[in-house]
Amino acid sequence: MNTLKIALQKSGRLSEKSLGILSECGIKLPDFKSKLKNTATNFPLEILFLRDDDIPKYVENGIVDIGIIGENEVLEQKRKVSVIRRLGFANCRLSLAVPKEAQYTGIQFFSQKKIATSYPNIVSDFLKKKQIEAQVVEISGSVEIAPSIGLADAVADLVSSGSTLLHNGLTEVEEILQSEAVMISNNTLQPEVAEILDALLFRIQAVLNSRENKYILLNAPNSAIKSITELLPGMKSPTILPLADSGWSSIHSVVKENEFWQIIDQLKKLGAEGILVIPIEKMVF
Ligand code: PRT
Ligand code: ZN
Repeated sequence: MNTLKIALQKSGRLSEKSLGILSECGIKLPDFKSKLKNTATNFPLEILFLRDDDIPKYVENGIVDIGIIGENEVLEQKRKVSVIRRLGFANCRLSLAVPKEAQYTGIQFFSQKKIATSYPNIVSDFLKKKQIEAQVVEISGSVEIAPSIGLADAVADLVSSGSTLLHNGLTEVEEILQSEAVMISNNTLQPEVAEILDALLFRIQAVLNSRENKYILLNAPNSAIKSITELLPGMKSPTILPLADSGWSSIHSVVKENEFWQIIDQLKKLGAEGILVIPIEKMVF
């Protein structure tokens, strides 16, 4: 029987959420968890656990069909793989940072400077585009200490909360790119395997949709239904049910999580009461 082979990070920032998304897709792994390889019990999926740096190479040469990896790593390695889905976790940015006492007046600062990074290709391409000549020094870990030990004048490193830079006396001055976990694929899947991948992507999309959206229920006077439904378009259009109290209705709809806080005040002003916002488990359009 055909199986789809996926590579996930063995242990690190991507591991838990990569397994989590498969689990939300209803894919079950055997109780016995091998550290290297596993086969799902209810979906034709084989999972290989690797160091994240190795995943693009394994996908490119077909040892696995797909992988979950930080987009930063895909862009750095420039291998023949395609990003087939952005997954919305492990969000971060690759930024240039300088010692906080440096007089930073603009990107020209980096001219003839030494920049330490684990992403030499991305950083060199960025500097070239900006027509800055600088020396890019590749180091594989603890990039942020490079300026304080005299190894470099500046760094280009991944940032999420910014606290690592702060602790090391560095200031973020230029964002090079934004990154998140992505699913990559090699471009030569057998049709039977591509079919399994389509089934997996369908499930993943339902999970991602449900994360972005919430189910909203509220009570409103009938006179406000029109204005409220304009604020809450829903998947097709909102469901409106009469309440036992005459003159009032219950309105059910779907709202984007990040839009909810923007419209809540307007809903209240229009007379909405008893507003409930409920997570959605899966969402298929
Ligand atoms: O062992 P293996 O090689 O598999 O793992 P790794 O150590 O190379 O990678 P890992 O697990 O640290 O990161 C995997 C991926 O997570 C990265 O390639 C990014 O796509 C993503 N990611 C998201 C991050 C961060 N956020 C992040 N903050 N990767 C690293 N960091 C580091 C950053 O390098 C810096 O040291 O966290 C520090 C900054 O964090 P803040 O919150 O202090 O700004
Ligand atoms: Zn790594």
